[in-house]
Amino acid sequence: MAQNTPPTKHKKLIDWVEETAKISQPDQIYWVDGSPAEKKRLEKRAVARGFFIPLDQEKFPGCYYSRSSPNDVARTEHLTYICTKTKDECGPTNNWMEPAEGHKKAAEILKGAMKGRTMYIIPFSMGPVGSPFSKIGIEITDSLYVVLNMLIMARVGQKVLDQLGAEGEFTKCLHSRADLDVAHRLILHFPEENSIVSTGSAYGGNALLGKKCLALRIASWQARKEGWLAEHMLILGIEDPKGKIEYVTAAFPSACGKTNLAMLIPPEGLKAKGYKIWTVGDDIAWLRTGPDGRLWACNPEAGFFGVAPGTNTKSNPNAMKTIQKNTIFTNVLLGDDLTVWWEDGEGPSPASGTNWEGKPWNPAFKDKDGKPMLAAHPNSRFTAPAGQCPSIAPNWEDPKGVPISAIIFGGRRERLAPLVLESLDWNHGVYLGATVASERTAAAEGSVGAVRRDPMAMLPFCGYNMGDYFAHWLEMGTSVAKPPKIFHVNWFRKDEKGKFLWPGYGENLRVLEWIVSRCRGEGKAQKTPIGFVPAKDAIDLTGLDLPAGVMEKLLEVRPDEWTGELDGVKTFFDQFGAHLPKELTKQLEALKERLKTKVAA
Ligand code: GTP
Ligand code: SPV
Ligand code: MN
Repeated sequence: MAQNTPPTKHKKLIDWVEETAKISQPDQIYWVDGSPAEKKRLEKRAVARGFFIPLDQEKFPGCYYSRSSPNDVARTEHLTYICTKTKDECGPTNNWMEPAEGHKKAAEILKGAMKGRTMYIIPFSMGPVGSPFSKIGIEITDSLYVVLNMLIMARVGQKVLDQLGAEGEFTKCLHSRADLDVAHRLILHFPEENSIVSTGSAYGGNALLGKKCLALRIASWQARKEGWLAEHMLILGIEDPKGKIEYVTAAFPSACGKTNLAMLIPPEGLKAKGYKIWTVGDDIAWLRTGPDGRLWACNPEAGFFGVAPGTNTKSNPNAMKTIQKNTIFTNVLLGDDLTVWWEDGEGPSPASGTNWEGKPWNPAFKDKDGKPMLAAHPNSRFTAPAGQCPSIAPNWEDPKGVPISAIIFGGRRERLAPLVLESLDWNHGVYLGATVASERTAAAEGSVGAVRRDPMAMLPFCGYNMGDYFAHWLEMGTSVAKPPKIFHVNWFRKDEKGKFLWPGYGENLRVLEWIVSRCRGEGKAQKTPIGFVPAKDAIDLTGLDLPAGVMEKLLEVRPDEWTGELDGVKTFFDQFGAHLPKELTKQLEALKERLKTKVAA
């Protein structure tokens, strides 16, 4: 079989590649070297094959358009499994499969799956190459789309093989798009074997195996064993006028505002204060204890895989600047003028184009329900190098990471959760994280949406029993000498008419300002049964025309409503049985008591 010479002496790796080739039978094997010349060559190949369309290269140098199979546009959580020896290790919130069964099922799908195709070997590093905190993975894939995305999202190529040496540890990441049939779609994680097998999909979170599969599911497993945290979090720095930078991380469920917050631009009203926001990461954070006893965070990724719809110069100017070059656009609208567009995108749409499904499109077209025909899929994405972001922190690739002052949890809640809340202490903060809930966005306006518990925004990404994960979080509070403060935010509270009460986006800096001031022991707060909320006037609203009473509504804590939540939390906790740390039950009981006193008072 044609193969460029394996540029490695790693016997286990070479054997694994050979073994995989025997089963999946590709036409040839190609080891990705990660050079700029290779990238150009592979892009040309993708264009020749027809699945990459170059955009207008004058306006968008190095940018390409791509369209997925219409049934392959998002993560498929119901086909995602944790394959541990016991079901107990996997826990009640993950799908479980026996490792032997997982391997058997995968082998059936992989048999001959790469016939007629090239098998690419992608050596990649999550985190800067050579950092003691980085993890190396090798992705075998038959998808050139995956290769081209991985080149942006991770550090890739010969430098990684050199770092790996002849004996180094790596995560086996085996991917085949197979026939892209959902019937052949499986995303299997074998944490005990440090391996991943993914078939039947080419979508980001299912197929770019460094991202959610390695950097969260496998890494969370390793992090528990090694005493650190792998989290679904953005990382940002807030520089004050004196030049002092405080860093925070924030965990929100998918499509709840991480990329937007990570690239925030100070709002007009706060400009005079001279804040500057630095982006370190927008989706994943690895957190470790530093020699100074603080928690330090690294972004293991090298690019952004961001939600396109809603991104425009008003909502996220830094993202718009980031995606002007060297970017892959997937499932957005392709204008006939070779530009891209999406719902709530930049300016007016192109006069005509081809939509994400490959159908002719113009702004007047209606779908079968009489609604405007969708230009872009709601989960259409851009893949762009992080280094291109105007707000990227100069130290974003520092192997030490950045010291964290605050951890912020959040979700979408039309009611109940106040704009911001500070936990009473670390353990109460873990309780806040463990009980994060987010409403489904399709809920009718103004009505209460169905709540899904999404602890620490990790429900789909925790690679082991979530009860043990809570215990690990609690344990981190004792092992970190100077733990960050923990907060909860909610940008999505609505009024009776279903309108967002808080303007969000850049204005969220006002909330960050209060959070940071609390970390310095300065900001004013008021104690409520559920935690500290900002005292009246503690959040600077200069230049923001909030109607009278709105701030009160945003910060309102109603003990009766919170009491109504308790049963749901208990049911959620009960499923973990003996794996639920007693401390969380204690937190729930203590909250119940605090609320009782308040309701009675
Ligand atoms: P993943 O990449 O899926 O993990 O998502 P994410 O958490 O990075 O979410 P993203 O920043 O892409 O935002 C998703 C959606 O939330 C977009 O439609 C945004 O317009 C919307 N959004 C983000 N921030 C805010 C905010 O402060 N207020 C409101 N109302 N909407 C917001
Ligand atoms: C998410 O779904 O949280 C994402 C996109 O960030 S994916 O890479 O598909 O997981
Ligand atoms: Mn995400």
